[in-house]
Amino acid sequence: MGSREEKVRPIVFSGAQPTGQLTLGNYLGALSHWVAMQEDHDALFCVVDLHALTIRQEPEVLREQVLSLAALFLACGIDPEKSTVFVQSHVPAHAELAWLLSTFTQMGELERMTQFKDKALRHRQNVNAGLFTYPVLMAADILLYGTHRVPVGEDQKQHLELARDVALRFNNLYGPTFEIPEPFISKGGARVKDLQEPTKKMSKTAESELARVMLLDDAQAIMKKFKKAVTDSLAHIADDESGQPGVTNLLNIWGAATGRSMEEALAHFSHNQYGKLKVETAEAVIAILEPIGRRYRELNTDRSYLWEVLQAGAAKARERAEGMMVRVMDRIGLPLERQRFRG
Ligand code: ATP
Ligand code: LTN
Repeated sequence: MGSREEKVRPIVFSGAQPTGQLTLGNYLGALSHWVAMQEDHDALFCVVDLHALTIRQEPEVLREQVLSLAALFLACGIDPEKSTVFVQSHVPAHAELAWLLSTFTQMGELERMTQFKDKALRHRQNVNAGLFTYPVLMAADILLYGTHRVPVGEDQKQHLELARDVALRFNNLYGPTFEIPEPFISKGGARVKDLQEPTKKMSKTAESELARVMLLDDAQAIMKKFKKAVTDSLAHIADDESGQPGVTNLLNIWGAATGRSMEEALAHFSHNQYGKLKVETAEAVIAILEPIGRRYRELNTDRSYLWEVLQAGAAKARERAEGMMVRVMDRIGLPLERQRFRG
């Protein structure tokens, strides 16, 4: 009888790009919430390899990183028995729906995207059309599955709003088709900052190694990075993002890593020196990342198991995506071929 409840579990979808290893920011902003949400959601988690192509990739490296990112998802606690884990390029409907949705997206909307503006500046020699239409592919990822909630870091909020706008526009023209997705952006870890330049987000691609903590860093490296984290000379612990961004970032990371609020972090550290804040933050992060590293090293060597998980995930995702494609094509007026239209 409990099965009726299961059927109405809200749908959650999220993805990460196989562009190098994940950072602590990816974990606290996104993956830690995926793990929690799979317990009471119908969850799909995707290695978005097509998105990664907007920046030039080495074929051998990309192939390897897709698999190792999937291993890292599992090492973080994504359970393939509970969640559908798959690779974006294994489900052709993502690219197909992205084309259809691009005809419902205005140039002006895409021109406003801050990630496009940033990345276009950083990769001046390759400002390709895919980089520009990147958010449309992301909208397709989400809308294909009738997604209710999308757990992401703060930096993806604008892309989520675009996905909502495109879905609403389509629904207004053709009748209710897409679910309107809600962003799920946590309070604590949604904006982990660079340890060397704490006004910028912690990024996989930051120049300085000291700037980012990678999920697979060992305890020694993590301690070193936090000890060298940039703070200020005010010698006073406060939550003041504009005045003391480095200190605020450490408080935020400690809170997210220990499941405590900013108020609790302040109460815990307010009479202490920066040294203690740095060391305790490093210790809290090490406690989370050590077991992840251990599981990753086991999983990443078992490639046949990983492929099994990804193949089963792709089969499930393809089946679900197909239902939405048929509905969308029919609404738009694209003639449905009998083989495709099984319903
Ligand atoms: P890059 O840093 O190279 O631009 P990325 O890490 O943002 O890439 P993804 O791997 O696709 O790209 O990100 C996966 C998830 O991690 C997204 O939900 C993103 O919002 C989140 N995320 C990324 N960086 C941070 C951060 N510093 N703080 C919180 N969440 C983050
Ligand atoms: N754009 C995201 C990655 C991403 C994503 C998605 C996240 C692609 N498709 C769908 C959530 C839902 C990024 O750059 N971090």
